[in-house]
Amino acid sequence: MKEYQTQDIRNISLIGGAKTGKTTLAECMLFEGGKVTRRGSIDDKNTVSDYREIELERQNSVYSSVLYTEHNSKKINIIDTPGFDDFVGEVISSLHVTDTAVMVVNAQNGVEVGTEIAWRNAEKSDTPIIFAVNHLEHENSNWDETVAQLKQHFGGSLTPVQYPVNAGVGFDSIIDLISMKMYKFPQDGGNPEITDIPDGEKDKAEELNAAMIEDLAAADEALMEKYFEEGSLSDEDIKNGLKLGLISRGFFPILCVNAKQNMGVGRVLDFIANYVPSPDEMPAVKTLSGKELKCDASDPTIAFVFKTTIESHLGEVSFFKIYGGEISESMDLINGNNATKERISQIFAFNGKNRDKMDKAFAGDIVATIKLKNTRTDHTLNSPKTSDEKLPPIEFPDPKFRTAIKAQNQADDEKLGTALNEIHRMDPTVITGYYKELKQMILQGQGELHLNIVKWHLENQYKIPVEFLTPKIPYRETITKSSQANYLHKKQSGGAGQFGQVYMIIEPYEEGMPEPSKYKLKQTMSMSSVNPLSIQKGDNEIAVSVRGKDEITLEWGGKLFFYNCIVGGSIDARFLPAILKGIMERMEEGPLTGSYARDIRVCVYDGKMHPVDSNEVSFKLAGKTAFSMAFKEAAPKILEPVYDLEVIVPEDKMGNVMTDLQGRRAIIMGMEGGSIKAKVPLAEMGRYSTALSSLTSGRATYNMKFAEYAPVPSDIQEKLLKEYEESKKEDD
Ligand SMILES: Nc1nc2c(ncn2[C@@H]2O[C@H](COP(=O)(O)OP(=O)(O)OP(=O)(O)O)[C@@H](O)[C@H]2O)c(=O)[nH]1
Ligand SMILES: [Mg+2]
Repeated sequence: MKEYQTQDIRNISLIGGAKTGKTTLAECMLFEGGKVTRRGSIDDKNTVSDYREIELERQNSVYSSVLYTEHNSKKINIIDTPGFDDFVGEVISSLHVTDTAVMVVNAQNGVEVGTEIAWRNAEKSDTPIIFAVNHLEHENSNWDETVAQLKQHFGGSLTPVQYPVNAGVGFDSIIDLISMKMYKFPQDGGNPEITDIPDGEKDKAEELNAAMIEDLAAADEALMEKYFEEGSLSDEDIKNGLKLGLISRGFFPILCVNAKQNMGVGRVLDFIANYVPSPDEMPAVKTLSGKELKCDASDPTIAFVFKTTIESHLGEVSFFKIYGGEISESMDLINGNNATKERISQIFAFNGKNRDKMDKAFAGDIVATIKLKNTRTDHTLNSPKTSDEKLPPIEFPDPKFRTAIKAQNQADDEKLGTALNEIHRMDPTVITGYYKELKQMILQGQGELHLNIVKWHLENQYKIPVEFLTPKIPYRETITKSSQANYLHKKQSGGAGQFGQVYMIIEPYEEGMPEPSKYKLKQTMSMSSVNPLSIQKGDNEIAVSVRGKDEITLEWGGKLFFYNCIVGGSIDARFLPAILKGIMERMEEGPLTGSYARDIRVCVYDGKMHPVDSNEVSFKLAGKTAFSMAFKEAAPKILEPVYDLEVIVPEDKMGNVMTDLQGRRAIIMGMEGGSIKAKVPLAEMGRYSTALSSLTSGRATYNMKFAEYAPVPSDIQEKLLKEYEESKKEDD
């Protein structure tokens, strides 16, 4: 295959709402560049980009596809991303490595929630955007309205650089405001006839051309000066201005297409080849150590893996962008993340299901290799000269949909774990973990559809039948006031005896609280394994002095402070670890519902030993039971995970979404510009993506992130306590 130098490379992502025509447009781009000889279509299930079994079955993109075409001697790398929000991870990883995005908009629908989400993602990665308004031949298409909506949503710096002459049925002509020519396409698309602008369109074209030039000038100070001085801009200035405007995100051009009939696509490719910045024209990227990379082919080699897939007959394929130097076959590189050596056996330019072998690739290019041993998505490969550089990782979104998952046959458990790990490697937004406290394997992702696709893969590719179950909520337990208890564990029948008595005070832990000194307790509790419960009522003041403390940061969040305040050696120091162990066992299986306990301060201040019978087991049991008793008297509370939720919703559906949220115990934190922010308990968020979708006909989206643990309302606490009692009875 031909070699392409950095200046001859363009990297674009196709992004936008679901079903706007990204894959169809990609197919046209490949056809125009001679990479396919026949244009496939979604309906005929024969596009190069949507080739995976699941994509053919569903007739939409599920994964991003790395493709390339050639136009005006430029290699245009295209990453066709899926539009459904469930697959947003693919969009984010693509935007991480491409220099420009082409946002496809369906002229029948104008700005959709998917358009807004894609805009936000491109904004986060600072990616320039070209808008391609598609479906222009459709009877319901509306160019003017679509442009108006685009400007209204994303600002005045969105400017048509073309317009359709006859949008709607029979659409076949566009006027290009850069070349100031008309392009008339044959019925089946392809090469247009280029003519002068007809008289009837001249005024409109001149007016829009002037508006375009004004917007271009506004995006760059030097151009603005020139524009004021000369009243216009030269062709060269326009060309430079377009590039500068794109890079600075000060100018967002709008173009016309009909991907179904391949009209306007050649002109989009012209635009990409002529005005889209090459990788070395984009701002430098910094490694984690602060080294700036300008995609310079004379630098030492450095490349970043942004995507990993498994392809039949090839095995694992790693897609990467070269940020410096060049890569050739048989090159040895060092993985900067784990210091292992990798040999580049082969280099490919992929085209979805097809691929071309390359001997060499230069800085800026996006290519793939196979059979890397220890390299995963997010890893950096370095020349041995700069072996430990790392590029910043991709910021994948937090999961927002969860389910419990189980293999239908227990014998598949191990296989399921391995398969889920592999799926996570291919799609980092699929996250799984076994939760010991819940006794469930929890599968998390971006939505119900996303997880159903994981299920499909497990069943169809890995041949592991699985079941989805309602996921349990990881509750926590804590206390809200201090209490005291003591427990005597004693066993003296035959053989070696057991004896240990522990007195403790427990209290809620809060950051910054003073060291324990004096406690005023209303009530003391005392119990032993031989005597029945005895409670002494009345005021009781206890002064303690601290001899030692353990601060334990709990694996499940929160803290446990364990203070040794024992006076006069009533318990040997050697038994304290056993007492702590007993307390930790209870913390791991909280006294209320068996959930993890957190944020507690324990002060062991007295006890009793037996010269012969005291041992670690006795003190562990005494500590554990005294802790349970004190816990139950300390106004214990069940805590639930609460999430920060942001719902992005069209104005007319706001009311529905708010009412629904109130029914989910949400606290509304704010509403602004089509977004609702709230705090919502996880327990109320089961299947939210599906509910939201039906409330808004799929026009809303949301994201959520764990915020804090908060006490559950008392009726829910009662319910949970009862459920736990019942489940314990069942276990007995
Ligand atoms: N009428 C018309 N239909 C189009 C046009 N472009 C694409 N389509 C149709 O729209 C549907 C969706 O097209 P895709 O190319 O799969 O859209 P996509 O944006 O890749 O979809 P996702 O990847 O699922 O988000 C298909 O049935 C296409 O044939 C167009 O210009 N006009
Ligand atoms: Mg697609």
